[in-house]
Amino acid sequence: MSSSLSRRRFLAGFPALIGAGALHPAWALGTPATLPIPNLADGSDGKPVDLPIRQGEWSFLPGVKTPTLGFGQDYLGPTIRTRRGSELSLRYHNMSSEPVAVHGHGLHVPGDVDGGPQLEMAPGDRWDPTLSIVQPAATCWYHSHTHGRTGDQVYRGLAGMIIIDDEQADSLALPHRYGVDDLPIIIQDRTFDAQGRLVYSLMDSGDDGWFGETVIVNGAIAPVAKVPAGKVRLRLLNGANARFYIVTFADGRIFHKIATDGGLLEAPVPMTQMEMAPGERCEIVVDLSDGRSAGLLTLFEDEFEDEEDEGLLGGLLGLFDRSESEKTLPPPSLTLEVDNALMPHTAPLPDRLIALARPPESAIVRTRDFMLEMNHSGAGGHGQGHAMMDMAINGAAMDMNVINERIERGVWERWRFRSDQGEHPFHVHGCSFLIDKVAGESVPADQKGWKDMVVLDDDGWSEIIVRFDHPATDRTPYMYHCHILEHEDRGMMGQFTVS
Ligand SMILES: [Cu+2]
Repeated sequence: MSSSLSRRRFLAGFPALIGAGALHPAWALGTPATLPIPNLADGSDGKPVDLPIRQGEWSFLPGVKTPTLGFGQDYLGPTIRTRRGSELSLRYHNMSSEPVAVHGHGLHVPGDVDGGPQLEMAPGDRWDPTLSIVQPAATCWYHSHTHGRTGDQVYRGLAGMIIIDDEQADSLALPHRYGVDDLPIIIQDRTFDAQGRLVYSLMDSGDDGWFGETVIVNGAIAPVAKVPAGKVRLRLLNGANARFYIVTFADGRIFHKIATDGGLLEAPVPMTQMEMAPGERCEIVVDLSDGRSAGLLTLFEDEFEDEEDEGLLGGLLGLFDRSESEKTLPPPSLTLEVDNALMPHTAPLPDRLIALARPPESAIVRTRDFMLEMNHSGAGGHGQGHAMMDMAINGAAMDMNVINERIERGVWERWRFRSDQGEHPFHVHGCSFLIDKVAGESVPADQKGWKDMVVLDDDGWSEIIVRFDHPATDRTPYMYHCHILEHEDRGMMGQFTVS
């Protein structure tokens, strides 16, 4: 790539891993926590899933209660399980003291049940959407999408995982025992004050968005999960507000990526390290049949220098070079510890997972361009009751009263994205799409699946091909937005209809 800005984000990186490596908090040196596994809420038989939104108290730090938010629990929510061809009935009840909207991220459902900011629940309100699940097996999630408050509410805990099953995925020899060899892994980062309270401020978030100092996995700091001595599937969700992670194992072992945001890849892709943008999901299978523990590292992408001027994503191999001895590895964010009492999944990974049909070029009927703008002054800087609306797309900051694009249903389009500064993870509601280009570069094998997140930068166009199969009206439009939640809350979002 031509520009040295291609990989570097908005701030200059720390030298190597010093920042992450220096973080050895006292509480991480005691008995490690057990990985919390969110309760499974099975909605595949049409039985309603209750999701009361409420305040809670969660112990991130031993002996310290931190005020939080959750869905029927103190922090995060249950893992909702559903199935292609079933009706998923959700029962939200906002028992908190603030307005909340909840979006089903990655779901192919109409705008009126998508949970955008138009569908805000006031304190005391209920919302009972029924979602027809028509899409293939995938790992999705649900999270706060409240106008101007998404970053704050997700940070305090309003997020959870959704697992969609289907017959195709069932027929494959993949680990699928929830909480045993098929683990939900929600990666976030948080900063705590001296009293153990969460520290967050949209107003004080810099250009990068809000970075927490400490990585948490399912709400725990450096937990341990007991797993069988076989293949283990991790459903990784980067649920951080703003942080890009490089995910790798401490011993450099190979893992296989089997799924992107919208479902299975055509074939497993062997990897040793992988970048995950905020909002992204990656399913991986790691083999622990050697009986050794495996430490999952979540390195902070922003702490790497752009030494090699490598291409986005495609240049990731080599970004983290283990041979450089001065780099100190940070402690694992999660340790997988073999328990021989558990029955292992030993079947070989399938060579092929799914068949992926791409439309012919002639089926793509129009192109839309989206320019993400970091320093947007046109909107006056204030909007709709909150202070900062200084980021924009195509010259306009998010306005609840403006429909930015009108899309025809069932038609393929090419969407092109670029920014005037830095890297951004972009999300489009109501669909999965295929990536054609990442910042002007070709798409790496592990991104050639159904996606609802694409990373873009200021160096070249990122391109997707996309089709919308469900309606979204003026009353309940879909959103597209940056998934750095502070950018979203500061206006880097737009609304569109499908009809
Ligand atoms: Cu952004």
